[in-house]
Amino acid sequence: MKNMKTRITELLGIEYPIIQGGMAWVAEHNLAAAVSEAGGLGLIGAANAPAEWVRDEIRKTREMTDKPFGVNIMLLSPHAEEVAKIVAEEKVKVVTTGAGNPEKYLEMWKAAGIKVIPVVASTALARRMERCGVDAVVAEGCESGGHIGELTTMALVPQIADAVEIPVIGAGGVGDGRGMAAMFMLGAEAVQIGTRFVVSNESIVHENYKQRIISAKDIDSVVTGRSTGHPVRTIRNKTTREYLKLEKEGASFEELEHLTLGGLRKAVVEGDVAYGSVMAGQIAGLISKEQSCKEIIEELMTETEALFRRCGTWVN
Ligand code: TUI
Repeated sequence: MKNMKTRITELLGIEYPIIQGGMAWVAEHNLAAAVSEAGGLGLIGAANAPAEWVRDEIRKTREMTDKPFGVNIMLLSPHAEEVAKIVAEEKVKVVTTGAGNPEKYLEMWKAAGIKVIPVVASTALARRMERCGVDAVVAEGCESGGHIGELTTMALVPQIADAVEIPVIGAGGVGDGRGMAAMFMLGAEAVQIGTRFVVSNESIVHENYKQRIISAKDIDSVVTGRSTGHPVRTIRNKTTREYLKLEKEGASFEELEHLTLGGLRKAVVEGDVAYGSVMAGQIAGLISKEQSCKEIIEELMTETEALFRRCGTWVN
């Protein structure tokens, strides 16, 4: 694909309208730099990491690429405040946020010249963010892996596209060109992709984690934590079964927390996919092989272009 300029590619100075998700433990400098080098927007996922780790990752990414990249700040993190300051100090080009409302940091980030793109799961937050002067929003449906909202991507993206004037990035359930083309049809001007990049050559996740995604069937993901107000989508395993059983029995927040504490690290770093937390989106069942980030992005663009051409033949 030669050219697919949107307000998002122009805003971020990237070649293709593809943004990598800011996945906890996964989105570190190797992945972020590879996605940015391939013409998308790579992200470092700050998740629950200390601010100094984030600074270090920013510097390592800068050593690997001259292209734009960003940092995703998970607002529930105990280090969110400090990370928010560090991205401003480091003058990171783009910040995305997740799991909350980033309002209190906007002034500081805009003063540092940062493009700010909150992830939202409702039209109310999208509108509010637009009023606060953010540059774009990611509309993330509950097909996504990790912490999710209520609405599906299919319902959320067009409603947010109608609710705001700023550009919308669609996320949740996109794994190939069909998903990407569909997102554009729904009103998005770029896509955010997570799960497929987890299974890239440059992703540092344990081989067991990659294989678990590759072997996943359509119905293999489940949502735990609905009762605690922090729903999280992962691949079904021994821990999710136990968690859902405890949830049904009315277990306390502390009891449930204890079960999953450190679970993502266990899966990503140690490869314990039986007991760890294997966060992945519903599209895992579609992902069948490991490829480089460049191959993934090129394939997405080729497939999307072919679909757009076919749309042209339908109406002529
Ligand atoms: O944040 C994510 N995905 C994540 S964060 C994460 S780490 C974590 N692990 C366990 C528990 C909690 C977090 C793993 N995956 N995606 C972005 C996202 N943001 N999805 C949904 C939302 C969201 C939901 C409600 C954003 C804002 C919001 O509104 C809050 C408000 O104050 O209005």
